[in-house]
Parts: sequence; structure tokens; C-alpha cells
Amino acid sequence: MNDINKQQTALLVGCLLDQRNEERMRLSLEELGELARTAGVDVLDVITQNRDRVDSAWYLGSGKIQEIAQQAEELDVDVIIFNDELSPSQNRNLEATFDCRVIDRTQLILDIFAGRAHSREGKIQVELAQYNYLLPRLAGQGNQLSRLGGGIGTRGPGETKLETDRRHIRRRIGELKQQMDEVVRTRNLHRERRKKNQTYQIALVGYTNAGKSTLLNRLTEADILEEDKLFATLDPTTRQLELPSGKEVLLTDTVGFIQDLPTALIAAFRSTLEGVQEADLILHVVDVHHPDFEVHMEVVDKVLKDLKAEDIPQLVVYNKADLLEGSRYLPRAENSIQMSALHDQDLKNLLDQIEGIVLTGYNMVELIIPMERGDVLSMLHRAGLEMEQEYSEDGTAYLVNVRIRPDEPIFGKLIPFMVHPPVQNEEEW
Ligand SMILES: Nc1nc2c(ncn2[C@@H]2O[C@H](COP(=O)(O)OP(=O)(O)OP(=O)(O)O)[C@@H](O)[C@H]2O)c(=O)[nH]1
Ligand SMILES: [Mg+2]
Repeated sequence: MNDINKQQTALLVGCLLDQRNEERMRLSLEELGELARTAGVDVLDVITQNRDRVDSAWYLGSGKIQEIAQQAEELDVDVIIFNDELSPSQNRNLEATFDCRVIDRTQLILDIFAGRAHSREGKIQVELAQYNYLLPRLAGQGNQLSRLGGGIGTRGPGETKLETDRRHIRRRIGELKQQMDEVVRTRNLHRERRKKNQTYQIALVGYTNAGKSTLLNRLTEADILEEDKLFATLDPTTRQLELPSGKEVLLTDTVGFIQDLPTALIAAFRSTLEGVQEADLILHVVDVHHPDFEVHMEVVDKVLKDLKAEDIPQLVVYNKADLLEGSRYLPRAENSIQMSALHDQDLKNLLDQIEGIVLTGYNMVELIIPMERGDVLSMLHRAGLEMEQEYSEDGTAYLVNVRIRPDEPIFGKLIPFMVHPPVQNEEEW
């Protein structure tokens, strides 16, 4: 049995399927290395093979498998990590061949998620994903199961040992689903309440390590873990943010995206992103310094589309510009800003740009409100922006200039007090 406290060592294995696109493969293996590092594993070597398709029984050719076995023994690694999701039978065959543990990309990601889930919801989701992954892989496993229980790929949520009996697993999956339903119900209630309050909501989304948590921290003085590791954030965090005009909005940090997200994790991942659908504005954070940032953007766009969030106004934040040497071609986006989360002036510019977008949804209205209608005035204080008020000359009314959204519930009640009646489809009058 491996000692969990000892730094684990690994050998990475990849199959180069698309030889026309070697660069992509290289980056994908590099990402696997980053994932391993995030899981606390030291990568000692990387072995690859060019093939037209993966071998259904062994993933790679038999000669290559021998080579891997030899190298693993020579380097005395604890684990061999495959850069794809292995089928249950590939997994079994490889386990039987090598003297060390075998895990795939999915298990590695599940393991990182397990180590990082803190909220009740996050823990339930990861445990559910782990059991869904494990269940089809239990058939025929005999003594291999005894290997579970130490090191990466075997960690359960909250560090508990995973149950390995199928009957127990099925029962546990049922329980977890029920608990999840409850959590979702409560969260929906909270969200509805927030929506009723009409608070403007902004969601930070983007590929893992793009700098979302850093931005939230710098903008709101929150205290969220920011790390040069993948999946630093799992649980959505929401903080209040004050814009230069004084308007308060809510800013939410979300889980980072990654290519080839394990199937078992997609549901878990989606549900942590459900709040994004209700956002009034999405800040799509991009690490422009990363060589593959355009692919990262595509991954993000695709997930947003799946979430039916593609029509929400978006501001693309090309972040980490401080790391760029010279200029770089950036894909055109309707609204975008190039900046560094580490520079105060850039953060100010970002806030101004956000405010510009927030305010386009508002109409400037001029009102005459009789003195005795203090109730209308206080509604305006709550729902309006940049409000200016003064007494009328005869002292019987307030003259008010204020920005307000036409979809604001009180908008209709204001019409009798408006100096000019509202004009449709016009932003300001
Ligand atoms: N040089 C530089 N580093 C940055 C910038 N923004 C963030 N970083 C660094 O990038 C790393 C990742 O930042 P995070 O804020 O944790 O990234 P994230 O998008 O929240 O990542 P996940 O939670 O994994 O999805 C950290 O080491 C940050 O210090 C920037 O503008 N410039
Ligand atoms: Mg983060």
C-alpha cells in the first residue's frame, strides 16, 4: 500500500490520434501534467504512441505496453496516468499488466475535485460522480479492489473511503441523488429571492486558471483561494460589488472549464453553473498568455451554449496581458477589454466598462413627485441610479432625475409622475 504522505510519482501515457494536430496533443499532455501536479504528483516521464485509433483492449499496441511496463519499473513510479478515459476492460487489462496503479484522466480530475469540494453540494456531486464512474468498472474486479484506499484516483469526498460493494453503491447513489434534489430546491429558492430583489448579477466564467478568482478578490476584497493550479475553485462564491456610480451588483465566481470534461462530472459541473443562466452579464475571463487560449474560449462558448446562456450580454476579459511580450492577435468580440488583474488602473477601467454595460439597460427619466408621495421617492432610492432631486420652485413637489430600468416593477407606477411619457425602444430621452 502506498504511503499517502510521500510525494507520489507518475508516468504519463498518451495516444497521438490526430497526427496533423501534434501541437494540440502536446498541449493536452501538458495539461494532463498540470492536472497531475495539481493532484500533488511528480511526473517522471511521458510516453506517447502515434495510432489511427486506440486499441480497444490495451489502449496502445502491445509492444508499447511492454515498454511502458519496463519504464515504470525502472523509474519505480507509483502510478501510470492515461490521457483519456479508459474503458472498464482497458482499465482491467492494464491493471493486471502493470505492477503499479493505473488511472485515467477522468479519475485524476475526479480526485482533484474530491480534494477541493468544500460545500455540501460540491461534496455530494463529486461523490455521485465517483460512484457513477466506479459502478461499471466493478465487474470482474477481484483483488484489484484491495488497491483502493491510498493515493490519487482513490480519494473519496471528505477523504472517506469509497464503498466498493455494488449493492451499497447503488443505494448510496440513490441517497445522494435525493440529497442533491433538496440542495437544488433550496438553491432555487435563494435564487428566486435574489431575482425578486432585482439585484443585477454578473458571473465570472472561463477556463481553469484564467484568473477569475483573482478578479473577484481584487474587485471585492473577497478572500478566495487563487492558485496557479487547475480547478482552484469548485464552489460558486458570490460577493457584492460597488460600481463607480454607487450601484451595487452581485459578482459570482464559478468553477473553471476544461476540455474533455469527464462524462461522470458533466452533470455535477453543470449544476454548479446553473446560476450563470440567470446572470445579467457574463464576464468571460481569458488567459491571453496561454498558447491555446483560443481553444479555451471555444470550450467556454460551447458550455455557455449548452447552458442556454449564449444570449446573455458578454464582456470578454483578456486577462494576464502583463505576461504578453509585444502584442498578440485577439479574436474580435463585441465587448472586450485587455487587462491585467494585477494592475489597479486596469481594474478601474474594467469597472467603468462594466458600468457602461449595466447602464445601457436603464432609461433616464424626469419626474415631478408631490411632497406627500414619500413612498414613491423611497422606491426610487432603492431601484434607481444616479438620482438627483431638488424642490420645485413653489415647494410643493420634488423634481427628480433618475436612471431606472423599464423592466423594474415600479416603472409603471412612475408613469403618472413623468414629465415626458416613456418612448418605446429608446434608451434615453
Ligand atoms: N501575471 C498574472 N497572473 C495572474 C493574473 N490574473 C491571475 N493570475 C494568476 O493566475 C493564477 C490563477 O488564478 P486564479 O484566479 O486562481 O484562476 P481561476 O480562473 O480562478 O482558476 P480556477 O479556479 O482553477 O478555475 C494565479 O496564480 C494568479 O495569481 C494576471 O492578470 N497576471
Ligand atoms: Mg478560481
